[in-house]
Amino acid sequence: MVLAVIALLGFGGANGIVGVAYAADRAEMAKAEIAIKDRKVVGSNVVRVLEGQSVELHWTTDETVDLHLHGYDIETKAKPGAPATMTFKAHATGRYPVTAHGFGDSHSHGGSHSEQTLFYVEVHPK
Ligand SMILES: [Cu+2]
Repeated sequence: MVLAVIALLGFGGANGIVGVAYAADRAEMAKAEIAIKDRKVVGSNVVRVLEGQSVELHWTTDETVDLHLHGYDIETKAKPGAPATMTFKAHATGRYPVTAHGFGDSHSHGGSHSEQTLFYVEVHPK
């Protein structure tokens, strides 16, 4: 049963559509290339990985954004021309949202900022 999925950046379209490819289910690494455009993820907004895999999420964006992977609690900032990477071991199963804590350079920290869900990481049991 193949459960592991790797999202790969597709170069087939002129606008860089993100596609999804499937990895062998014993692969130790799961990598996803995720592109944010106009404050949304281009293409599939979910990546499925297997418990125990090392996961690398590479983020490119057309606007500065603070990203937060809930559950694993990883935060990073991606900027145009300066992609960000989230790396973690998928030790806990479940469905974890990645939210944007703010777009642009000038959003204020603290207080009540709005969170927007961009993406989901699904960690499936082995
Ligand atoms: Cu958050």
